[in-house]
Amino acid sequence: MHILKDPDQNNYLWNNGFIILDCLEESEVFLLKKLYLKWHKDNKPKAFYKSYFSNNINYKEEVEQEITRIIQPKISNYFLPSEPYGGMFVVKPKGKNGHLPPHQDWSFVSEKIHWSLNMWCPLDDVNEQNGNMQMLPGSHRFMQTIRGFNTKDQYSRQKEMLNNLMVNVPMKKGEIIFFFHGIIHGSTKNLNEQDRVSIGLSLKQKNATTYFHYYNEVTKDVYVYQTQLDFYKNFTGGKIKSSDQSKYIGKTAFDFASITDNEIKNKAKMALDGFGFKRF
Ligand SMILES: O=C(O)CCC(=O)C(=O)O
Repeated sequence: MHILKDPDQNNYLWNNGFIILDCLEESEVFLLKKLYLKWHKDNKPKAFYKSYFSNNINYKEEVEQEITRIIQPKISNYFLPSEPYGGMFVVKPKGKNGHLPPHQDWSFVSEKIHWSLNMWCPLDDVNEQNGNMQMLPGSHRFMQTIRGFNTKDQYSRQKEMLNNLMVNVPMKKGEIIFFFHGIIHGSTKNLNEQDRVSIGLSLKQKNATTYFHYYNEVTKDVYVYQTQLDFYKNFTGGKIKSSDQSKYIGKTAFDFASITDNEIKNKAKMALDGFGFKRF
């Protein structure tokens, strides 16, 4: 699949599932920090927080627009035609319990035929002590899954094993990492006093249809909605309102086989053997 213009970068992303590309200017980091303080001066998150959790649509829109304005030109430099969505602050306050266990993000597109990525950029240097990202290289290719609201985590039984396989990704402030929504990733605890503030943005292949998946525990079916990109900003959990941003298109059975411990170990070993850190 061609995602990045440069073939070496494209191979690196495709093999490992993530890539660090580019860096914000000092002045851009400054502007984003200022915007964070504008909305969070007296309103600091007490637990892991994404601006999409908020019900304040004006706040979410301003943050999304500013992040997109700053990041879009960088995306256009490297990527084949794509569309951004879901710009937000992602904050990790100090906390002994703040380790974000290995997980996959929602699936937004039909991943067999289209691609979608998450972008993440810290506004201060991050390392193992204050909530750096952790990745399991190659894990976006371990197995096909559908992921959305309330859907079963295919790796729920293997969290401890995954924890031991994760690779830390320390980053300088302003560095930008892109990773597949399907890669297994997480982040370390923040043991510093200062909140760790970063930005996130998603992007998907241009013209790829987007979806939202909702697992119904009673019928054991996944309800599938075709979405417009603004849907995600307006959805804050619970029931889906029928709106012009999402159209119910049917149910799909959730019948993926679980992956065994040995399969994970073998796949992870192969991916980690071929992995080397590289910054482009
Ligand atoms: O910000 C973090 O610590 C982790 C973010 C993350 O895992 C995500 O956005 O899916």
